Amino acid sequence: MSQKTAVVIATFSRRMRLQFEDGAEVEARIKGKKLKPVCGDRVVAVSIEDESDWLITEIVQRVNELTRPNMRGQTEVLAANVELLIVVAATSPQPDWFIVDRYLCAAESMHIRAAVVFNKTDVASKDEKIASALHDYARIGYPTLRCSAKANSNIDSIQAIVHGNTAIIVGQSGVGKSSIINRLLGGPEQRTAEVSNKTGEGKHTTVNSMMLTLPGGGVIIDSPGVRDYAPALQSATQVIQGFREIERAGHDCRFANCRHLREPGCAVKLAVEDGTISARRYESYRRLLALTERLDKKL
Ligand SMILES: Nc1nc2c(ncn2[C@@H]2O[C@H](COP(=O)(O)OP(=O)(O)O)[C@@H](O)[C@H]2O)c(=O)[nH]1
Ligand SMILES: [Mg+2]
Ligand SMILES: [Zn+2]
Repeated sequence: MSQKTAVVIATFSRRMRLQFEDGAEVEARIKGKKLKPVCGDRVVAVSIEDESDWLITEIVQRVNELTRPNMRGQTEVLAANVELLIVVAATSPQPDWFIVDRYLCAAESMHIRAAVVFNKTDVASKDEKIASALHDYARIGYPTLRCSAKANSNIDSIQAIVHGNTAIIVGQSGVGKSSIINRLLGGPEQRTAEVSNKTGEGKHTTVNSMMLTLPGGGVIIDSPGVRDYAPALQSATQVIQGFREIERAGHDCRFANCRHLREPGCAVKLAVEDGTISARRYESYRRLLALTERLDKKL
């Protein structure tokens, strides 16, 4: 029996694909019901005599987790040890900027970098809100770019952002996440399909998520089996810290515990009124704060 550490690079419910430091890949199952490894986890695994499968016995302590509520309203971990969050929106499906804001909020509470990518620029759009939303993100310091996976345009800018990092790509389904990854992999369109066929062959066909190594440097996690969702936030404090421009402006509020709603001497409200803070972002903040506080009351 030998024991090694590895990274989880694909999950299919309770079965996993692992990659060792030397690049070799094996399949593994998990010891016990309590252990719940996810993509990006570093794990300890042991080989089993007369079996090709390895056994995951331990998860190395996570640096961070990206979580989401599942169908039963419980918190589920989507990926671990992520260094960069790439949020994708597109001309279609119609952008839901509240979802983008919630992802950015999650990135702030994970203390990781985030970028906003607007895909399908090959499709003409009359939506004036798009330019304004992208401008909102750019001016508060998120790298923001437009691209077209279809036309293979500006994909190199995404590669430059991912370079040397473990990134996860998120956003509404259909925005083109897998297509962007295809381009980053440098191959023809069917590249992602090949990968998911290879890892999903035989007895396990639903890939929850997978981590792909990019020829241009870095790795990226795709979650093809995950439906539309926005991350769960635990507390009002997390929401306030999740909107970096609101957090920053809040230092000048009269009250240290100002929630930037109706308090006198609120610097955030002033900044919204004079346009320094985007009214749309502020609305997202209020919506998310209300959602979280409803949750707080239930606890
Ligand atoms: N016009 C256009 N269509 C795209 C582009 N990128 C992806 N699509 C299409 O959008 C649909 C969803 O793409 P997919 O990559 O599966 O999205 P995902 O659900 O976010 O992974 C597919 O029909 C793609 O061909 C793009 O840049 N332009
Ligand atoms: Mg996909
Ligand atoms: Zn305030």
